[in-house]
Amino acid sequence: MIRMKDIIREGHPTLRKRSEEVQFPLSQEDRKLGEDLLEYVINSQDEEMAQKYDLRPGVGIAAPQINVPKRIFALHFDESTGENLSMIAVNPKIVSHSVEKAYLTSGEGCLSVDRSIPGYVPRYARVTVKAFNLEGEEFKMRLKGLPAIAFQHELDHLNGIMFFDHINSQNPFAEIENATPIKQDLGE
Ligand code: SB7
Ligand code: NI
Repeated sequence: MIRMKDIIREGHPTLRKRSEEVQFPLSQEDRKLGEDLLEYVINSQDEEMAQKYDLRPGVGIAAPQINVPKRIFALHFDESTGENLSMIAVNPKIVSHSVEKAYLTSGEGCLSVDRSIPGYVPRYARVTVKAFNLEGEEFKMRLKGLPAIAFQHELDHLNGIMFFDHINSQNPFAEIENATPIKQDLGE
């Protein structure tokens, strides 16, 4: 089970590396990795489990955040976010995206960042994504709103990019052209 002590923080070089493509069929180890990542996000959003194991809530987590530089992440949204989506994404990619941007008005946070960094993080409002599941089957989906934003946050981790890299350093709350503000606090 993944705990906070397993999550590497800002300054660790793995967070700045491009993670490696995963080979199919998945090894037992890689399969376990995917399952552990999904288990973390599910548990972290369960108040009792989060308290018991001292887990910081998150809608997503990427393998490099536990110092495994492989292209795998998990996302989980339950009814509390108004979404219902759970996935383990292996070798994920964005195949197309909207011109329109979106950003969370409360900004973003990260399990690997122990401070709050204010500012708008511009993301694509809508993305069409492809990834493989643990069985090695490719899937394709269209995402918007929070899931679209979270997918981009996790994909960035696989490319060594942190959310604050996208914040306008001159003016963190500068208006973002052609963007929809999303008023939802992911608590992270
Ligand atoms: C705000 C938070 C997240 C995604 C998008 C907006 C996820 C936070 C947890 N993670 O650090 C996952 O990498
Ligand atoms: Ni993160």
